[in-house]
Amino acid sequence: MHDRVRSARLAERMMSADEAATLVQPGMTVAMSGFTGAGYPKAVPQSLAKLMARENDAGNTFRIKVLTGASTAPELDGVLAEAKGMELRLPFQSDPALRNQINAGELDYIDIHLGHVAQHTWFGFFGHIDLAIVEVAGILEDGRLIPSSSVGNNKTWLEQADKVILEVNNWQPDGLEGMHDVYYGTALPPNRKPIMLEQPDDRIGDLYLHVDPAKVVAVVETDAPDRNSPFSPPDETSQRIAGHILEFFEHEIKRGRMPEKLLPLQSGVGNVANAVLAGLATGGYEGLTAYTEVIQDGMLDLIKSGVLRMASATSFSLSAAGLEEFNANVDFYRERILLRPQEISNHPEVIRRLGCIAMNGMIEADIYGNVNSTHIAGTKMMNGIGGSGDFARNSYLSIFMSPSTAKGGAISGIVPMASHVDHTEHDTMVLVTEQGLADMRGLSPKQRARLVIEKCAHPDYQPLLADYFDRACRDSHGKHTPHLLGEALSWHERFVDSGSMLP
Ligand code: 0RQ
Repeated sequence: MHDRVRSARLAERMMSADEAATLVQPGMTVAMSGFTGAGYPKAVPQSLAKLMARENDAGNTFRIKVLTGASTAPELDGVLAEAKGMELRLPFQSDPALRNQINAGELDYIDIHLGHVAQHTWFGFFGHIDLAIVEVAGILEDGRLIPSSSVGNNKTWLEQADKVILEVNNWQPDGLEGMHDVYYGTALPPNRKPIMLEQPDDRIGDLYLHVDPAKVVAVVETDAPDRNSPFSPPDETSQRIAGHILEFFEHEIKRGRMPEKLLPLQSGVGNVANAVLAGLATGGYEGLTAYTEVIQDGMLDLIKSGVLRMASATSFSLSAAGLEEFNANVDFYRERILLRPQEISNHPEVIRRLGCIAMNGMIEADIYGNVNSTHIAGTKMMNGIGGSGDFARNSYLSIFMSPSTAKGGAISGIVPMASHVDHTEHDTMVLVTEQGLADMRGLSPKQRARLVIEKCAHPDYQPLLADYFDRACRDSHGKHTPHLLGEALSWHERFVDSGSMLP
């Protein structure tokens, strides 16, 4: 008997990844596990990509629709993109090859809130799910599944798909067992009930995923690590952003608007977010909590040092060094980390009840506080909205942060009008760059604009923005949210034409 496949019935379905890949047919909708480089299937997609490349090179078409939890890794998104094997992909991605195909218009990419993916599947908005390919850490005697390093949408995939391929990854630490909380109480409207999660560490679900054994058509053993790119060490810009946020927290505590232990933290992906977490470590805090999507290196450090008492998430997003630390001390972390389905980690009801502090990166914000998290120059996809919208709309505090310029100063992070809007002015409360922090709560559009230009814009762009705003206040058709419509997007046009937003 295999150590990790303890169900005799499912052990009978064990086969190689190459054999399992032949069960995938062109045109299928295939739902896969994986969330930010953790818990994605590592063998079957690679075998499948080989089949696809062979067919596509021979002039036949072998493409499928791929649904995941969030971004995956080169062994999934990368190889399927290289094989030109995807006709549709959703939701969040961050793979360079896939991103190039999306921006070349070669496949359809649907960027939706991560908290919506499971329910939209249940509602039937994505059509029928033919097959699920899900990585697990083990199979119990009775057929229940030990979830892997991400839970993501796996509960929904296992329930909604006609057939299931399980990858049992021996590399995942045994100690993952017991770290999950899989909620089985979701229902469809109009029969929904409150989700009784009142604190970030409340357990409301099951330790294991369930699957109808009759649906499992293959079990494939693997032994391969999760993969994530390393974070750059916090640079001066990120440290200054972190500094402004920490000062703001102190101010909010003094004003009595936030408890000493803050409120449950949500932190996005990316270098800046990781730097803010590193900054929190030096803020003198203790016993904080996180209710977030991903546990990244910075969060592991905070747990280790006791700054964070516990963290609830749906996935890990660790560098190789972070993985090593986690795997070596999994028993310590299991007491302090809960992994939930992403429909719960990102659930608006829960986020609103807990009063999270949302901190997410952005591509750009406009002077009124509309935030673009996804599109360069309004047309070119970076990664996707991820869970930033789930948290921005529903948190107690919604903070967006970015360096004030990108590409060596050729791009301003603060623009007259955002070239694409993911988070409207109604959802964004605080903007932060290394230049400063604009607290836009309780301000009208014109008050916001003055503050954002003064506090957040880079000195190279500040006079240009102030000049635009003054002229807009004078000449705009309407004076509530003043704009010069012919000029509002000209900074992006200039960047596309000349490579710089500077005149
Ligand atoms: O590109 O590496 O090629 O130089 O964007 O920018 O400054 O390193 O910041 O890593 O925090 O990423 C919005 C992309 C920021 C991220 C985004 C270029 C910049 C660089 C990265 P290079 P930084 P970050 C929960 C939350 C949406 C999803 C989300 C993101 C690269 O935060 O994907 O929040 N957010 N999920 O040069 C052109 C601009 C630019 C720009 C930055 N204005 N124009 N390029 N860049 N601003 C987690 C999940 O949902 C899973």
